[in-house]
Amino acid sequence: MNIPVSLPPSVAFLNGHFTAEDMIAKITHCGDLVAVFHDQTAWQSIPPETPIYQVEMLKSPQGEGELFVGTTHLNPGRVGDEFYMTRGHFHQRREQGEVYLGLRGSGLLLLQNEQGEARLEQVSPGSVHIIPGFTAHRLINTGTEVLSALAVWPTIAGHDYAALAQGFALRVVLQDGNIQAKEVQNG
Ligand code: PAN
Ligand code: ZN
Repeated sequence: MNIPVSLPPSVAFLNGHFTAEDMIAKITHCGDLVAVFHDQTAWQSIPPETPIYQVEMLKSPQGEGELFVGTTHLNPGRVGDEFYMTRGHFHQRREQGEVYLGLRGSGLLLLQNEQGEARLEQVSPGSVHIIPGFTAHRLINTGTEVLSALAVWPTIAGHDYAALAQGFALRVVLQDGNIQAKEVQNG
């Protein structure tokens, strides 16, 4: 008897790109990130069509117990003194966690709980990040190459961006040639 063996999608460890028949890709441009960076004048001086990050996702079944798999590719760069970053979010279903795996580049994962307490994890090729439930998350590219990280999260999680409209409690900037995390009052 011949048991058929199928070829699953694969991810290239060097650049985080998927090899799959079916994929979904979404680019977020600078102009989409309204009120995300603290220096509004610097943000306005960047052409709105400048790509900041791209998320590529495998097609997967959706529903209770199902998982999404996607890679975020975050370009290097700054808006004023603040490093490029993803918008960041809580999950709509707050209790749902997520796993990130660093693949390329170097940066930070900003995590913040519902009490507003923020912390940072170093992202590098091979770093594994367990994002607990009830924790907002944002990637920040502090390096000079694209930061790519693979993520796995429940399809039922959903994204809540509005809860962080005031911003996170930490901003990561280049100050006097150093990467600095600054605590801020209102994001
Ligand atoms: C990731 C993020 C991705 C883009 O797939 O959605 O990095 O960040 P924003 O969604 O904050 O724009 C994830 O955390 N999914 O749950
Ligand atoms: Zn998430």
